[in-house]
Amino acid sequence: MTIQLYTFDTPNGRKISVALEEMGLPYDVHVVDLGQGEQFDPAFLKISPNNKIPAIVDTDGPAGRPISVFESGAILIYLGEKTGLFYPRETAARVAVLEWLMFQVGGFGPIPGQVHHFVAMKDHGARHYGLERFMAETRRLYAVMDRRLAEHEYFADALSIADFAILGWAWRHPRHQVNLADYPNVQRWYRAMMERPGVARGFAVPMRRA
Ligand SMILES: N[C@@H](CCC(=O)N[C@@H](CS)C(=O)NCC(=O)O)C(=O)O
Repeated sequence: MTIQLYTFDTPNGRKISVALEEMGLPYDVHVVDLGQGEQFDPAFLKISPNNKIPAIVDTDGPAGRPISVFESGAILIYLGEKTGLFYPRETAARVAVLEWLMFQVGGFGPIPGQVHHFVAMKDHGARHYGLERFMAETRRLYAVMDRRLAEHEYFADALSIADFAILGWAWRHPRHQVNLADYPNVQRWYRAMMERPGVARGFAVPMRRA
């Protein structure tokens, strides 16, 4: 059955299309235009009560019943459990995936997202403090990732949903003004990820209305 993906062309949206493509799951894209305030549409709030993309509806959910899922981390875990792909069953391997998935959802997303906000501020005086604070923290997070990837090919023991989650935000490195050459292990991982055909399809699928 085809999964219904409610999304927009953002890092959090892209990580789910990348995961769906890599898992080979068929899906339909429903654009939720954040610029038009469509995330506040009552019909969308029924599946995503925090008025944020992404969200999915799987008509073929557990016991064959439909299920909706919001929060990108929950969606990735759901899809990993549904397919048995990119989300290991064995506890130690699963813990490593969960650690790096939570690292992304709790840090490497909200923090560079603040850089995107302050970079766009017109009032340069007002933006100075926020930009400095969140750029420093963003760079610290890249350094954490770089150290991890110095000793691992992927964030966990093997390619996992954590890589898809982190990739969504690393994709926006020009916008949060990070030069990947400063983080050579992240750069190596990023290039390898972007060369995957499933990843390329996940970034190419249209998520804006023409
Ligand atoms: N913790 C959420 C964050 C999702 C999120 O921030 N989505 C943004 C776009 S990237 C959004 O929908 N913003 C609309 C709004 O806040 O009104 C997740 O990981 O799914």
